[in-house]
Amino acid sequence: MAEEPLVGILVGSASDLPVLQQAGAILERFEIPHEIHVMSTHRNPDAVDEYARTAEERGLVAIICGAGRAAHLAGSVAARTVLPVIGVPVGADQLGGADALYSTVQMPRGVPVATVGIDAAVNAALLAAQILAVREPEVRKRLHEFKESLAEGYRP
Ligand code: RP5
Repeated sequence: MAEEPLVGILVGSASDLPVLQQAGAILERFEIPHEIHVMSTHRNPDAVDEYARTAEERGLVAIICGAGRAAHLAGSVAARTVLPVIGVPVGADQLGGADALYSTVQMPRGVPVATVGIDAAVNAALLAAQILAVREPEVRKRLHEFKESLAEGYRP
């Protein structure tokens, strides 16, 4: 598999890192090259725009975006790329993450974001692995082994 990142993880704030690092850990486990950047669509809109517009030419296959509160990061990225974008609503101290969930999942027609549950960074990474597995037999094999292991319960 390529050594260049195949999955990008964008995080809306350093305060969201503990949640999104769980996605990084899963990608490590599946030996999928990835990168993680803290980038707010509200505070760093130009950087987010540049990242999304160039992601495809840099060889990324999927982008995971995690943000809380008025969580527009995944939607902003999805607006600028045809790569699959997976949104992780991060549960903040207020409203229990329902605000981020609605902001991430309620995209307009034409601009989908594959949204996982609140703080469900593990599932976001697994979904990214499953997308990659379409073209990477090694990743598919590891996913099969992982699925079989789930019968004994989820082990981080
Ligand atoms: C969102 O606002 C971030 O994703 C974060 O979840 C929340 C609070 O960010 P900070 O003010 O803690 O940086 O944009």
